[in-house]
Amino acid sequence: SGSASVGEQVNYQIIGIDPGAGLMQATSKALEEYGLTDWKLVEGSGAAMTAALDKAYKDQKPIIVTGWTPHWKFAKYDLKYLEDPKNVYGGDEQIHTIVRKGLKEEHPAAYAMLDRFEWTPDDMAKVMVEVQEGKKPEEAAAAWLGDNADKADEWVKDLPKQEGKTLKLAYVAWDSEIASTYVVKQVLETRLGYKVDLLQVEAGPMWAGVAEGDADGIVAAWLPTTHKDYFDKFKDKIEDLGPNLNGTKIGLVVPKYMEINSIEDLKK
Ligand code: PBE
Repeated sequence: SGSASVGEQVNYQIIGIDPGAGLMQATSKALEEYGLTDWKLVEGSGAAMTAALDKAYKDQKPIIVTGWTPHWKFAKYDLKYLEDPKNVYGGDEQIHTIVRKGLKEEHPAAYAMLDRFEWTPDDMAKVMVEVQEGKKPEEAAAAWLGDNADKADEWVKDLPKQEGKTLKLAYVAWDSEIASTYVVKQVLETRLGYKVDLLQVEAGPMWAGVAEGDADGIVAAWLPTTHKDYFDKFKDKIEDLGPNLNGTKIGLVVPKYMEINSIEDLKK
């Protein structure tokens, strides 16, 4: 590297994720607002992004990825967010639970459980790390629920069993949402007797699915900023049950061994 600029070192590429993610829209906006006209945001997936990060990190090579918290990558690697002085990525936000209209009347027990569901970034991280280390999502969710029965007790307290009724939860294969969706599925199944089908889709179809009633609910709505466009588009056709997790962050993430600290340093 020596005298090469950061742009030259990483080939003017930012490693992105699935194009429907709010993080991708925010990153396109960041490239515009910071005047990074030579740069390219590479589309892919959450899994492709972490694979690229893993490879670069092992070789101690420079890399810039679109990143978010909670995420297991911060436990596995020494990483930092680039400062965002123009505040393109917004501040702290929450992950909300959203359900279709009519769920409350048709499945009051599921509605009540989804309304009560809330946990912490630490809880979510425990499930995520186990999945990353090779457990199946259902096994990681079961292990977490085994250790946190008191939390699940609160979510289902006094709710009647619903043998044989079927629900659909939609989600995107982001590591954070795999964790939350599998935990909620298991609580609805093992504690309340529902059969829960999961629909793994892209972000746009996830929001459209719950708005159109094809899915009963999602626990993957990042608000008020990351999914603002989706929320604004569908807000009259859904019911927002409020936050299930507090304390998230999105932005550009690099290994700590890189000498840059701010998105503005990409211009140099
Ligand atoms: N994420 C994870 C999603 C929400 C959850 C930050 C990658 C997004 O950008 O839409």
